[in-house]
Amino acid sequence: MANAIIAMGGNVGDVRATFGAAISDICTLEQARLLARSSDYLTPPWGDEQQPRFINACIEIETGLDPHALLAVLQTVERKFGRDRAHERRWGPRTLDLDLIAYDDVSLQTAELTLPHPRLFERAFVLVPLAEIAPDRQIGGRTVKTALAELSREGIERLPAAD
Ligand code: A4P
Ligand code: MG
Repeated sequence: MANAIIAMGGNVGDVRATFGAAISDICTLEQARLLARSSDYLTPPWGDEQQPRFINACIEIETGLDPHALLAVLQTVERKFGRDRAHERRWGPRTLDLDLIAYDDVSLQTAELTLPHPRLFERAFVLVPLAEIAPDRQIGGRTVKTALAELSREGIERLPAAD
């Protein structure tokens, strides 16, 4: 079994409900078990600032799937919850984005998948929730909390637990 970190994001629809349903799909449909789930955070839009705020969270799972198979599952779940890549702009609004942040200590670069996630260290909206569940995890030679210390958390708000 491998240990994987998945970042979740969205700013269209009832994102917190989507997160809950997506997590249960990832863990029940596939060979995966939920080890940890961060709180949900309200975050300022990154990359393309002309859009509503996002909600972001991170989960840690244990999985028997290899990295490419896991990415395929994440993309299937994105599609199920209304993600439509053909009509989106890069970094624009979306119902559900599932990024594979890390998979054990695997480092790889293929056309479909780069591990660890290439933009991880620029993104407080990933590192803030990740630091809640795995502050000491080493990714790409740095700990999550060290990487986060170099970024601004401005505008990021932790949301109280949903019902
Ligand atoms: N891909 C390669 N490596 C990976 C990986 N480790 N995990 C490929 C997931 N996918 C990976 O992804 C494009 C391609 O990246 C996929 O086909 C996959 O094969 P995408 O999700 O279709 O494209 P994208 O999401 O528009 O681009 P990108 O660069 O992944 O953007 P993000 O990171 O998803 O950005 N602001 C806030 N506050 N919170 C957010 O969640 N999200 C975005 C979207 C912009 N601004 C945001 C947020
Ligand atoms: Mg993505």
